[in-house]
Amino acid sequence: MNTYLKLTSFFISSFFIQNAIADQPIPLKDYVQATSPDFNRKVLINDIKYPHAIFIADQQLWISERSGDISRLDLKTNKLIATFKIPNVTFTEKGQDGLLGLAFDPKFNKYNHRYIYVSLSIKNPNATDAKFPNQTVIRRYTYNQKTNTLTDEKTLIQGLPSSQDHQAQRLVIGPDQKLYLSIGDQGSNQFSYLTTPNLAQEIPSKLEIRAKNYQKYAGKILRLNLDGSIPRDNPHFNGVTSHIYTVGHRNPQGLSFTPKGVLLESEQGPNTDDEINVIVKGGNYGWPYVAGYQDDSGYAFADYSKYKGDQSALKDLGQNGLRVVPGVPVYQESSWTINNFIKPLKTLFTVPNDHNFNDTACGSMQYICWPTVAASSAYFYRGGKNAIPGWKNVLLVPSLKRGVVFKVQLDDKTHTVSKDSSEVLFRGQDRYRDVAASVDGSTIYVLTDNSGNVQADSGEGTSDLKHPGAVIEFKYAASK
Ligand SMILES: [Ca+2]
Ligand SMILES: [Ca+2]
Repeated sequence: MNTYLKLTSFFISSFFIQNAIADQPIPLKDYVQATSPDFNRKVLINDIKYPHAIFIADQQLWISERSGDISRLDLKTNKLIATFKIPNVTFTEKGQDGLLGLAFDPKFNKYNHRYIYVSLSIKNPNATDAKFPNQTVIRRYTYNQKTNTLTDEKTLIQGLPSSQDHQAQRLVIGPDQKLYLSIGDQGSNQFSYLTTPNLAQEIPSKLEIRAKNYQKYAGKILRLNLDGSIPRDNPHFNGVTSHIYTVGHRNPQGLSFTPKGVLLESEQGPNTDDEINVIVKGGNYGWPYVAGYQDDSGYAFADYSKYKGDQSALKDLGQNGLRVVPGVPVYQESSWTINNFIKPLKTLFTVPNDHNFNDTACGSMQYICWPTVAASSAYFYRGGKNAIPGWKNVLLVPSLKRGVVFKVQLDDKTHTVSKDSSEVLFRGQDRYRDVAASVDGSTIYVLTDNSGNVQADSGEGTSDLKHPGAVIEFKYAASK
């Protein structure tokens, strides 16, 4: 499946560009401009078919694929070692479903606590809607190092929402020994789910929770006990305690705890307003009524599910709700009132209402030019004995569209972002899917998509990826 390939190490330049005004789009020239030769780049492996996530555990780099394959790279020899196959995974070639969440027991490196938690889509035998034939489940496996196997499969929860779009599903374990799982809005209100109602603000009733009907968990971040049950101290929404920790999310693909226990999140916005958030118990993050800040700037919620005409002929005009087919109800952000709205720490990016969403610089792939980055993960950099100088309170956010990793600078309390913190690193003509740092802090590993579109240095959208399905190492040049 994976071809081991070692390429000559070559020197690259890193990009320390600062955005003059926070949250406003970064000009193309700033992405492609190189200034500081701080990192050596080396492609460790390539041709991973359905790459999704990377993790460092047990002195190995674990690589998960949507198909259910989990492989490991020995970082001393750069050789791939035995592959696991998670059974019964359903996934679509071009969709966003499959094996997604993967989390390690915090005591994984101690022999008696070798649990691995995964979230994935499987068939739903009780499905009633042909558009949604699958369900998401969370399972736990035990990793047996001696036999190189995953054993003792245990399903912790089933019947979670599943579609081919906006699955999110980042799975992390908090310092409180709880599982946190982000669930996207299932792509409701766009593309093939254009007229499907968006459930990101819908709260399940007591009866639904009792019946284990979890369909309204779409567009939420969940918090679960390690056995899948509902923690007693979870927040109430409309008087109901469920697995729901926060509501109002679109496609939250990144979740990462800081050492102080702050949960950071990255989330893909619509044509604008990808977000960096601090996740706060009981918070409402606004979607779909608000994208980014509640500022009536560059976005309005067009609810296609409420269109009274012929829904099969309905089109999204690609104008972020600012212009729609007559008859589609549109809600300005300021018209939405709720008292637990949490604004983002930062957006990537916010634009005024007269923004041109039909920029011809991207050729036929105009969405590549929209003011978003397609944030695909989030990773809080923890340093180490060879930490990169000056890297403190840094959140790394890879981008699928721009071929960069954003280095977001947070303050000591992780509650604000510095105004000029849009530094971009590791520019390449690739879709950056996930990111992780070595234990000593000297090296950043980046996982790339096998296929898809990205912005070329010319500005145009292209499907010509330079390192498809690769793990690329970026080693800080001054480190040993
Ligand atoms: Ca939000
Ligand atoms: Ca807004």
